[in-house]
Amino acid sequence: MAIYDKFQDKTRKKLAVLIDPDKPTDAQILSMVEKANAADVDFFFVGGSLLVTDSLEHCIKLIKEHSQIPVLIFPGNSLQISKYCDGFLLLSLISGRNPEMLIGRHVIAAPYLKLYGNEIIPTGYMLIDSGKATSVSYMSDTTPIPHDKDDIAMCTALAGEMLGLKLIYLEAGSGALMPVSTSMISKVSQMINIPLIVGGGIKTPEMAAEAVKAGADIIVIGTAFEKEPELLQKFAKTIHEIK
Ligand code: 1GP
Repeated sequence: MAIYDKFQDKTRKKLAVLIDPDKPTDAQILSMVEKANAADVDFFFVGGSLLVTDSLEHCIKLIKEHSQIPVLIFPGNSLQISKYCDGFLLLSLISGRNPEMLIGRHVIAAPYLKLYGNEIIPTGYMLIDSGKATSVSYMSDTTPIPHDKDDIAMCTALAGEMLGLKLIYLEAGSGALMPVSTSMISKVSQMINIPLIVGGGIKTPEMAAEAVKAGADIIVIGTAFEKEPELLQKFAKTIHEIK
């Protein structure tokens, strides 16, 4: 099944685990993969706002050697490209007004992506204010949508869908103090027909459940999994049980 078909499958709410390839050792990656396999996680996202080691491809290969779960690159910049991934979230940062993040970097990456033949998933990436400055905001030189401005988020997502983007990703930023509000998730999900990813600051299975019940189709967990890997099973079970 193409990865995008999996994203669209309405019969199951999904969990993606984010791995920042810079941080873990090989042994830690393998332990994370083992836990993700056991928990029946739906996707691995690999990437980071700023990578300081040459670890991306190694991490992807390691995951793929030990798991059938699709691995997608969630790129922080146009250097984060690899022929070894299963899919690539081609992010257009539609909450911002930085042309480099809307189209500039994509022009540089496009010929390599074509060469590598990755499945490309055009994604409207929306940064939502989470109470503190985030790496994404600083690195992308964009202003997030204010936390309580649901209407702006709704109209931005709708415009993204009308432009032909295939996913919307509501992002509070890794380690966010507060996640995207359920009210914003609900309004955005009602406005669009394409799948909705929500991530950033989701610390407990209960918070994940609230986001899914509000309308998220896919939940991304990074920091919580790094801090408490044993929680993954509960995250997955909670999300998968919601109809
Ligand atoms: C960040 O949405 C992801 O891009 C995950 O965030 O690390 O806070 O789970 P956390």
